[in-house]
Amino acid sequence: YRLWLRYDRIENPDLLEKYRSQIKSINFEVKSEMAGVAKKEILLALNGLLGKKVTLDATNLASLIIGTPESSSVIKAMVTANEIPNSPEGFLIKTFITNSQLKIVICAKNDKGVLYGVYHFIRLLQSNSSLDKLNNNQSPTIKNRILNHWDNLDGTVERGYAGSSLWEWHKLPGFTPTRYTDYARANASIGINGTVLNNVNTNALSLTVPYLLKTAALAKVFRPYGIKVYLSARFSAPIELGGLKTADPLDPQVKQWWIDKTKEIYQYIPDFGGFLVKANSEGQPGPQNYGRNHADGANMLADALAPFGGIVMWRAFVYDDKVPDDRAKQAYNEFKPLDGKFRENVLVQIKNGAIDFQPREPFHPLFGAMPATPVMMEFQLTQEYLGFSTHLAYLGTMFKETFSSDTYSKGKGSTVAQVISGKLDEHQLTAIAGVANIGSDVNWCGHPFAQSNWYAYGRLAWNPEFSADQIAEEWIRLTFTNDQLALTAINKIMMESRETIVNYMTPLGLHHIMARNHHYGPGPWVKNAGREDWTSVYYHKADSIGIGFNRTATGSNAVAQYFPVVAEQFGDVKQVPEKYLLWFHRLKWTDQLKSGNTLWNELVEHYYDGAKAVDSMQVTWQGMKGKIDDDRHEEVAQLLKIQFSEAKWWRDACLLYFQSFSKLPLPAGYEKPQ
Ligand code: GCW
Repeated sequence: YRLWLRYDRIENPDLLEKYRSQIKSINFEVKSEMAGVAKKEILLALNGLLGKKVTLDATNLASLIIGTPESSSVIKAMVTANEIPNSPEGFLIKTFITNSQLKIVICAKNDKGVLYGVYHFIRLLQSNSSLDKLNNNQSPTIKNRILNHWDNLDGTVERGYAGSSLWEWHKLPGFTPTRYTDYARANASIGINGTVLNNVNTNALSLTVPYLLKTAALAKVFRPYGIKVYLSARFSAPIELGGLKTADPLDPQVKQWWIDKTKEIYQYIPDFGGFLVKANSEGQPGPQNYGRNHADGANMLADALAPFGGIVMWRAFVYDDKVPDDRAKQAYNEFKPLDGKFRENVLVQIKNGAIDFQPREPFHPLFGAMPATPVMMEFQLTQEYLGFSTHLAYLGTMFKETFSSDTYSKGKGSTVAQVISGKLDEHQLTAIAGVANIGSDVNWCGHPFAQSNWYAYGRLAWNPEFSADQIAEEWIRLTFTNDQLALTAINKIMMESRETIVNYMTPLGLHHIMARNHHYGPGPWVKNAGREDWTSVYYHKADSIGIGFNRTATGSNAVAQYFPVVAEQFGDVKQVPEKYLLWFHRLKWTDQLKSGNTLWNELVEHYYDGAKAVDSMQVTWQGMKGKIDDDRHEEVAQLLKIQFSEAKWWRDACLLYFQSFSKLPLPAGYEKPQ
């Protein structure tokens, strides 16, 4: 339940002694609610980690001094103004030695930065870092770091595998359990500063007054932790709630309805963040129903929000059965021509890949393709296509893979991270979204390791340059142990986990071959889902000759949506990274790959390697017995056991199915299932 905010006493006795001698007293003058929660947190953490009460000292003799130059005359005297980051959320943590006495200052321009500085300092203690020479000056790279809850008003969570929704709508606004505060603490500790409370497949009810009151109650709990609330808005709400005949974004009555509704929302929630919208996708209503485009729809909402400083996050995840082309191309085709046509307070929210949160996808071609529009990333933390909360998948590596992909939109080095941070195209408005994996489960996320994805998302949203490896290590230290052997072993499990899943589910660029609708388990044979491109067969196209989706110029030509350097690489079977091979190319079963293997043999190896790797994970995890608490050890051990049998299920199901086309034997050494 405590996530990474575990404040048990430091185990290493020498270090404990040292910390105790370095942090004896604290000076933290509180002048706001936000500073109040920061103070509460640091006291809670110090009392727990040091195993004794630190004293409060309002003088400059205190060993830990926290605040802003305005709130604290001691800080004003000790720190020169230009040392403190200028950004509204940045902080400075610095060690001073005066008269051979060590003093640590945590300061910022305002209380938000102080709050983040406090959490960072706690992290340093939890991970047993030295305090001797701190000089840590940090600011977030991306401004709006948001969680998207796909939570329905009836308490269910779309693609949620961790119990039901955290939000107990029927008890709100009267009842706000401490769990909501703990949720806010967890988010603030990793820099998340916004949350969309309801599913993108939304119900207009969430915009009615009773629900606005409930939303306001949540906003009140989150506010001191620097977290804004946002709502998914149903595009047809003017019809459903307003009794209008249309939701046409150019209709004056419709515009007025949104203006009035927005005004009303701000009466209840003065710092409301804005709207997230899924329109004209998977049956959701949108501007195209009235012959208008995405910009018309987004701009109407943007105009209503602008007077209050709110933003629109308009999703680019669009596809529908009326468009006969390759589904991977639809978002680019619809959005690229609209570049520059959106209002200043609109962001286009793009999933990391062009199909749908697959275990591996090449980056979305829209990144870099809309330089005149702020675009934001949408990652999925909940493991819709990655074994729900049963399989161990650390996704830090996956997020990094997308971030570091080079779009070449402005030449070499135009990475997705550069696009998202606004640096490449000089945008001030920047944002990132993660589809939450959080629910009412005692451990919040279902699988104990799924917590690491919430954590990694927050840390990477703060700074996409952090490494997946470093974040994993940090998370293990905070969540499990500082024991070096355990750290190395668990880190290895985490760093290899996602590739392992790719191997036993969708190696070599295969995609969307999961079972139908629920997406759990293999289903490469799925047909008859209403239209061709909603079947698994559509995505892998296996037949007696070969396998793979031809997205080159001789196929759907989706490669042409990338900038020329990338298009050339992805489009050339000799140059394309093999991890994306069957995403872009169709090959014969007997074609030779880089390893010298035939495609068929290579596929077999990947599937077998994947299953075998889960077995090794189990062995490594067994070695962790006694190094971490028994409860969590046993829980993960049991889950790994299921994962191992399901990895074999994936392997055998996919290979047997594909073999019915290739008619080739398993290569030597693989004949007997392991
Ligand atoms: O991945 C798909 C999911 C849908 C989801 C949709 C979306 C919220 O299967 O459940 O709906 O994407 O992102 O809109």
